[in-house]
Amino acid sequence: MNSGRIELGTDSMGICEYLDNFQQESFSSDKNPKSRTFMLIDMDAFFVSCEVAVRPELKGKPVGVVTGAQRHGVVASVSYEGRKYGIKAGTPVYKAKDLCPEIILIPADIAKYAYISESIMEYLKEKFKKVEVFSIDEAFVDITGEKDPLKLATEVKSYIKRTFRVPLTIGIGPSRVIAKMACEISKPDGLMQIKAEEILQKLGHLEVDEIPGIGQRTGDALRNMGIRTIRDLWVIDEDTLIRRFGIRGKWYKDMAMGKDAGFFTLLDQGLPLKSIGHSETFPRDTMDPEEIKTYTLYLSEKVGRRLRKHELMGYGIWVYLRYADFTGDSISRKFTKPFFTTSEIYRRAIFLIQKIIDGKPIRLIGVAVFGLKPLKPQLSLFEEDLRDVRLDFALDKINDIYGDFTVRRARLVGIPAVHHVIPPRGIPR
Ligand code: TTP
Ligand code: MG
Repeated sequence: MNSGRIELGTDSMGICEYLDNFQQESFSSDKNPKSRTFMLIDMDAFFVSCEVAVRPELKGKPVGVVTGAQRHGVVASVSYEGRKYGIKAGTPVYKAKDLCPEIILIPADIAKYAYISESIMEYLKEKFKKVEVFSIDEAFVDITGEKDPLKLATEVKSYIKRTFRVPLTIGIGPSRVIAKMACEISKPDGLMQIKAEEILQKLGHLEVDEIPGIGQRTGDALRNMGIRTIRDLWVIDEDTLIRRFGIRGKWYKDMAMGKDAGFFTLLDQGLPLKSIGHSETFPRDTMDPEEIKTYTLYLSEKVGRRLRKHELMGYGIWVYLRYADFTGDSISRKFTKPFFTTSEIYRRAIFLIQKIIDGKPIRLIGVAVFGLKPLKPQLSLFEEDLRDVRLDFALDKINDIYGDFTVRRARLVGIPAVHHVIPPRGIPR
């Protein structure tokens, strides 16, 4: 999508190449997909709405929630009244004030938004069997077989509004992609179902890069071929797209026609990888907390780098400790928010290690990430996370060229270069 969000490699070849065979196989048996129904639930101006929920006097006013340091702050979320002035997610504070001098700016209170988000997601998970949390304020629900999706969605919408006092929009469609587009075009406070037979009529006029998963770059490439709208994608011969874009070309057409492809299809089928992990024996047994932290960071970097290389993120962390006396202990935990940066892996791993460590000298630590999903191209990110993301991708790039750990975090200076790191069985490096 072309909405000024942070895109993380939507069009990157990595995962596509890696999954080509896998995809081809799944699509060849997909001639007659059984009809499915998905609902996308997305909060309107989420961060702002959380503030309005506790300060009703802000309702109907131009309001922005700001992340980042004062001088370099950006507006992460802006009320629909503020959007009329041209303020969007990512607009710097100084510019937002220029565009709308009366805008009310509130510093972000992430803990509050995370709490409200989790409460809403908990409600959805209790009510439905198949819920897929897509970002802090979005979730897909598979409601295939539901007789009256609009009635159900109306109930969900009014429950969330009443209970959490946050406005939302629900899109319903035969695929996640169409549900998401139905949601986007009916925001704010909307509800829309697009049936398979209505796609062309309701969405045909939209630009190709309005399709989630098609970034601006691919949009430009398609436009260069004379394919500007979703209707054009319906008309164009599939082989022409495949010749130009490989299997991704087929995905673009499938998505336009109401089938989930690429990242979205993967979520249904599960991933070939179950986990990515590393373990390493220390040069000497240790009880030193600083040394343990350093090695955990080192392992987190190894795991994170491979996650990012395969364009994956994970929901769970598994940690293993082997003591000098060869006894061992392990612990794992799943989290509601996915992660893929070295620092997020490290933070979680240390948190778990602290829960099991029992003071005996440690010989080996293992860290693995499980609950893998394709890295979401449009994951909403906090400003704090974004710095980590940028750092990781920059370091990865340099280390891809010059070798692992050529550039490293300060804590890792002095750690010998990678040796004897054995990837778990069956996992590609
Ligand atoms: P969105 O759902 O993209 O935006 P929104 O809820 O503010 O507005 P809309 O009505 O269009 O859905 O993102 C959810 C929250 O995530 C948003 O309130 C703020 C945060 N966010 C960021 O921190 N950085 C970003 O780049 C984006 C897009 C969102
Ligand atoms: Mg939202």
